[in-house]
Amino acid sequence: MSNKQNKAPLEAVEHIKTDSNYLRGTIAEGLKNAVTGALQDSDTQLTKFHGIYQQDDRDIRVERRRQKLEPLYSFMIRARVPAGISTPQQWLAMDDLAERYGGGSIRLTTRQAFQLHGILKRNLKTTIAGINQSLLDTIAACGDVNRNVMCTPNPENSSIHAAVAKAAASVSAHLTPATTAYHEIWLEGEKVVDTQKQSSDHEPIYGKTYLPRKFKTVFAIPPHNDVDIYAHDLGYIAIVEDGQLIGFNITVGGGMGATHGDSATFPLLAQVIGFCGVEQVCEVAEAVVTIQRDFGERTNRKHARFKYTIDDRGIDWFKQELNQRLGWDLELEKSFEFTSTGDRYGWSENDDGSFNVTVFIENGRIKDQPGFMLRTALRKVAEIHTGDFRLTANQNVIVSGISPQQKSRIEKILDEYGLFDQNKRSLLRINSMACVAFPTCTLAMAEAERYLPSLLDKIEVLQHHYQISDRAIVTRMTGCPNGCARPYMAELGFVGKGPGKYNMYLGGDFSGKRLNKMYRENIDEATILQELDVIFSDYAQHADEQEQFGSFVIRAGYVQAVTHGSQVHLMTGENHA
Ligand code: SRM
Ligand code: SF4
Repeated sequence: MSNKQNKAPLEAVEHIKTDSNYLRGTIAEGLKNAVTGALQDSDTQLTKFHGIYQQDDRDIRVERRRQKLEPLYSFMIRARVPAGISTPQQWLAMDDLAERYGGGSIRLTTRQAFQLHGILKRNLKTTIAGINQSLLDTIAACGDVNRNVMCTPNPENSSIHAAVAKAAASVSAHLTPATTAYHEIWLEGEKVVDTQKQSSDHEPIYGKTYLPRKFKTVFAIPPHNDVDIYAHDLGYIAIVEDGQLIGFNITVGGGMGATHGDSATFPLLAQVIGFCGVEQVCEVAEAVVTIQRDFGERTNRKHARFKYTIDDRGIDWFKQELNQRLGWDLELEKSFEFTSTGDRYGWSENDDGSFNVTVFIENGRIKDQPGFMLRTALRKVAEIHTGDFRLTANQNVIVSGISPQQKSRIEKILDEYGLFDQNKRSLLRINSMACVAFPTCTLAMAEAERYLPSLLDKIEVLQHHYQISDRAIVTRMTGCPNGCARPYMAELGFVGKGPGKYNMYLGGDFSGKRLNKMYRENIDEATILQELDVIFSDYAQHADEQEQFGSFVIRAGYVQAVTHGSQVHLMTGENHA
């Protein structure tokens, strides 16, 4: 329902945005307050737009309370990396900041960005300045705006990839908030706004209230759906004819987030609505975003994502509104095919003669541990590399554009530090990912990143027992139903319900075209393994040779294929009326 017709009160965040003077609030003042490690509540909503989340260490929350101490507050900083492309200098800058302020750890995210955790308030400005000095930034990495724009990372077809990444970067720049608050607060920029008059800043696309909710944009290059295009608000599918990029099919209305027990919330797949030329990508993005700005729900954040705007009003309404705003009609969609969602590990050669190597990073966590000095290894590569790093949407990294002269040097480092051994881990594991969850995520209900590796150890044993270790199964785990590792697209998904308890989902598609469905609710590890024992036994005996796990569980009747996201959280038998 449009906000003009909806008489319900606006969400509190809407007032915070309106009154914030284009995202300033009292952040600058709060940073100076040394009495607490936290910021004011309203400012913590605004810092998200600057790429900063206030968190506390949940492992010691109870103990701190017992000691009558405030929670151990710190901040997560997310740096945008458009199209996931980082220079070696930017890599080194993140490495250095992680070492100095972020507990020695870098997190590669499911949206091709960098995250640092555990930054104390007093170190926030220095860290943000360091990120900006490396020519990355954090504005709009979070908040009710367009986030980091993703793009298929593998540059095998270099010229096409470069053209698509350029389009992604242009949309990213076009949709970046215009407020000068970011420079003013974090980079000691010139104070261009009179805070009393709240007048001279501007936001030509978003306006004072920004979007009703976060907004996510992605570019994919078929046949690789390694960015999970159908899980995003706005997508561009590259169409190549005669070796030339001729334009993009547009997708709209995807999203993952849901709330346990609230049937009005569910994941939805994006739909393809037409085709536009390469030069039209920004115009389309702006028109789509302004439709969500004007029609998205602002009285209920749980219903505020773009996916609901489209689901409520229908795709035909949306197409008409879009064409009207554009002043021209999208062309009919062109044909394309996706075949996989995963990354292609190991070496590949580009059409310009340079090389790439993709390395599996378990759950995107880069840190040094005894016996596995992963952060050091990648730093050593960055110190000599003359190409790029590409962060993948599966939380892995591609060292790309390696010159033939450098290949053996980089190979030697990766080999010496055991990074190639990571790629030799089970097919199950290298097709898995987990969100951050505990101890930093304020919304986590169960472990994810810290637990999935040990669960996979046990599932690997089962796979081995049934001799199906050669079958890749896309497996994803999140610590709550928000879906940060896109678990509803997985062939085998686990979503945290409470400590040690997960809902188990089956039936996603290997190429990311189908949502999965809840198979068991609130189960512990022993039950997960019992359930998988039965299903793996059946799969081993009855699956066709090429049949993917996600397709088999539907054919064998473990779950029904869902036709609309509202069915995902219903148990088998409860839906499809
Ligand atoms: Fe996410 C919130 C981490 C990708 C859906 N997500 C959060 C927060 C910020 C928790 C919070 O609001 O306090 C998490 C911070 C944890 C931490 O300590 O780092 C968090 N999300 C992540 C990351 C780091 C997961 C990861 O392991 O990589 C990913 C960062 C991506 C980035 O670089 O921008 C991340 N989040 C996603 C994705 C996947 C995607 O976009 O492809 C989704 C599902 C797609 C979608 O948006 O529909 C996702 N995150 C959410 C939601 C649910 C939104 C909704 O529609 O309901 C929340 C909660 C919210 O917004 O209220 C959330
Ligand atoms: Fe946190 Fe939930 Fe996202 Fe995991 S899925 S990072 S637990 S919000």
